[in-house]
Amino acid sequence: MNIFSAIFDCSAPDLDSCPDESLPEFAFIGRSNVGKSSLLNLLAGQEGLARVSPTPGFTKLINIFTMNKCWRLVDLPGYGFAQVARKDRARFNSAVINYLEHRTNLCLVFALIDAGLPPQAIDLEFVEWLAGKGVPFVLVFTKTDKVSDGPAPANMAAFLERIAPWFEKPPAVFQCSAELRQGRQQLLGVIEEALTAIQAESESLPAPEAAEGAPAPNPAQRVRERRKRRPDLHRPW
Ligand SMILES: Nc1nc2c(ncn2[C@@H]2O[C@H](COP(=O)(O)OP(=O)(O)OP(=O)(O)O)[C@@H](O)[C@H]2O)c(=O)[nH]1
Ligand SMILES: [Mg+2]
Repeated sequence: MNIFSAIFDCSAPDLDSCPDESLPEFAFIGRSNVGKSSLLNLLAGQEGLARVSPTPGFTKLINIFTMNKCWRLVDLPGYGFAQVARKDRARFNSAVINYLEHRTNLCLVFALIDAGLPPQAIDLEFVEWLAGKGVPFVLVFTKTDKVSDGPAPANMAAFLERIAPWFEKPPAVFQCSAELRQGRQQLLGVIEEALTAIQAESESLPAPEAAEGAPAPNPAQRVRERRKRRPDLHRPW
């Protein structure tokens, strides 16, 4: 897929402040510093679109970008870091949790894991939460350039082994390096496939009964609603 347009939409402090749900969304989540903003820039093909920093906890708002004028990338604040006393800090940002659970046009989440680290408790906890909530996601191991000859394969295998009991069918797994610009076409391919599948699935559904005065739900919303009602239906993970 070609990206011919990548535009910053807005920064939202919470779900209620996010823009209307008219376009399908794809969101990046993972521990602070795992490389979410860098991966967004890689997919967009635009350095500096989302701000990158070596300081963990840099992205503090839900940052939304419109791609090719018809779908969105969403850079979420990372988990596992907060500048508040340890005993007070929520493990996961409530705005992020709300967004992931309730955003009806959210199509797919890219859950990022640092390939250079053995399985981390907080990542495992987060993936278990995604699985339990039925949020559609794929795993992306990041920063593979740092560990190409090192422990990455063992780390990735160990992570997949730990999460296996939570799934009948394990999530799809990808690798990327923003540094080496690797993984871009595969991940854009995932988005393109999801967009095509949603369009096709939506067209196969009976026409929605729009409430008086309310806008008709878009394809992404219709498909997500149906999957919520019928958890036995096929999901992309
Ligand atoms: N070597 C290497 N460094 C990377 C890669 N991706 C990101 N980084 C570096 O990792 C640091 C964090 O990157 P970000 O993209 O800001 O990470 P983030 O997940 O958005 O971080 P928060 O916004 O703090 O949650 C920066 O110094 C990046 O340059 C990569 O693929 N390889
Ligand atoms: Mg960031």
